[in-house]
Amino acid sequence: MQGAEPPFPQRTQVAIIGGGPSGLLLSQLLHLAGVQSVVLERQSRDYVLSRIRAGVLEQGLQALLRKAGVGDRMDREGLVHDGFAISFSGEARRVDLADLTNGATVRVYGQTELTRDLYEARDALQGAIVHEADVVGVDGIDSASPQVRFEHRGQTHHLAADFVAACDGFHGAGRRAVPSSAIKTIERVYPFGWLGILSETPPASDELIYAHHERGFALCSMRNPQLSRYYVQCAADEDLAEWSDDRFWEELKARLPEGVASGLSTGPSIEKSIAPLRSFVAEPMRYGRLFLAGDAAHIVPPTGAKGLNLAASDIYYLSEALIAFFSSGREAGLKDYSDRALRRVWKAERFSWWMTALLHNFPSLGAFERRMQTAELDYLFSSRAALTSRAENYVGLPYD
Ligand code: RFL
Ligand code: PHB
Repeated sequence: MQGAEPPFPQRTQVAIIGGGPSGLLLSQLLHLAGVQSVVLERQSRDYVLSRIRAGVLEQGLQALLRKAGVGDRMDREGLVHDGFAISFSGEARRVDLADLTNGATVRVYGQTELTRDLYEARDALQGAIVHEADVVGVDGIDSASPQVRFEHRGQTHHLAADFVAACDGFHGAGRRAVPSSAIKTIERVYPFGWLGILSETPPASDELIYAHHERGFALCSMRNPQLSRYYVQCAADEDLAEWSDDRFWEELKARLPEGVASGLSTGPSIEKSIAPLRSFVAEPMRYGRLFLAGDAAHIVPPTGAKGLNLAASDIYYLSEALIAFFSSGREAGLKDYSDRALRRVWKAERFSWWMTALLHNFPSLGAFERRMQTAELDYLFSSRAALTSRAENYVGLPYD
C-alpha cells in the first residue's frame, strides 16, 4: 500500500501534518500504544524518499527506532562510529567519542533509509497515510476539536482530531496556523550554504572528517562502504549549474589534508544539492491543541548533525505525553511538552552554532577572529576536558 485513497477518515485522535521522519515516527509510536492517527503528507512517497538529508543518529534516536519496531535494518546495516576527525592546519585530528564518553557511539544510517523503514512499518500495521495531501489550514486550534483542512487532487477535505501534531518541516502549514501574537521566532541565517553530493565511491576515510580550511569548510561523510556523502561550504546564492563534478572534487580536495585528498576516490555524483544554513527556534512549541515538532519548530545548521536527532527527542516527549493523555487522562505531559523539548533544543542549537562558528569561513571574519578559530581548535586537542564536553554533545545529550 502506498497511502490511503479517498474517502479519507474524517476524524482521528491525532492528526499528523507531515510524513517525514517526525510524523511517521510519531504515528508509529502512537499506534503501538493504541492511539489512532492519520498522517497527511503533501508529497508522494517517492518524492519524500528521494530527499538526501541526515546521516548521523544519536543513541536516543536509535533506541526510539527500536522501541517503534523499526530498528532491525539500522542495526544490521548502519555503521557504528566511535570517533570522527576534525582537520585544520593541514592535519586531521581524531575525536575519540567512545573513549571520551564512557563508550558512547553514533550510528551512520541515512535519513532516507530510516524513512523507508518507517513507511514499511506503517504499511505493515495499515497505518493511515494520505499522500499528496496539502494542508492549507488548521481551524479551531484553541477549541476541543481542531480541524485540519487539506487539498488532495483539487478537492478540499477536513480531518477533525483531538490534537494536531505539526511535523511538517520548516516551510509547513502548522506553525503558520498559530496566531503570530502567540509564538515568538528567533532566527539566524548564515551567509553561506552547503553544496552536497552523493557518489557511489568508497568513503575518504572510515570515519567522518570535518575540515576547517581557509577556502571554507568541508565534510567527508558516507552512507555505506560504497556510498559517500561530501559537502563543501559555498556562497548562500551559489548557482548549482556552475558546479560540475570535476569542480566539486577539486574544491573538496583543496580543503582536505594532503594525505586524505591524495587517496580520495572520485566518480560521478548521483545527487547534488545546496542547503542553506540557519538556526531557528519557535517558542512555545504548543498552542492550544496544536503541537509543533521537528523542523516545524526548529532548525539547526547541519554542522552538529543534530536536526533529525532533535526531531526524535521532540517525538519522544510528545508521544509520551499523548499516550499518557489517552490512556489515563493525564495532561501534565502535554502541559510540559514545550518546556521539556525546548530545553534540549536550545542545547543542540548551542552546540550546532559552536561547531558552525568554529569550522566555517565567515566572509566577515578578520585576521583576529580567524586566529581565534585555530587557537580554539588547538586548545580543543590539547585539553581532554574541552574535548570531552564536545564529544558529550556530539553523541547526544540525554532525553530528560
Ligand atoms: P521534514 O523531513 O522536513 O519533513 C516534513 C514533511 O512535511 C511535509 N509537509 C507537508 N505535508 C502536508 N501539508 C503541508 N502543508 C506540508 N508542508 C510540508 C513535507 O513534504 C515533509 O515530507 O521534517 P522532520 O520530519 O521534522 O525531520 C527533520 C529532518 O528532516 C531534519 O532535521 C534533518 O534532515 C537535518 N539534518 C541532519 N540531522 C541530523 O540529525 N543529522 C545529520 O547528519 C543531518 N544532516 C540535515 C543534514 C539536513 C540537511 N538539509 C538538506 C537541510 C544534512 C543536510 C544537508
Ligand atoms: C551527512 O552524512 O549527511 C552529514 C553528516 C554529519 C553532519 C551533517 C551531515 O554533521
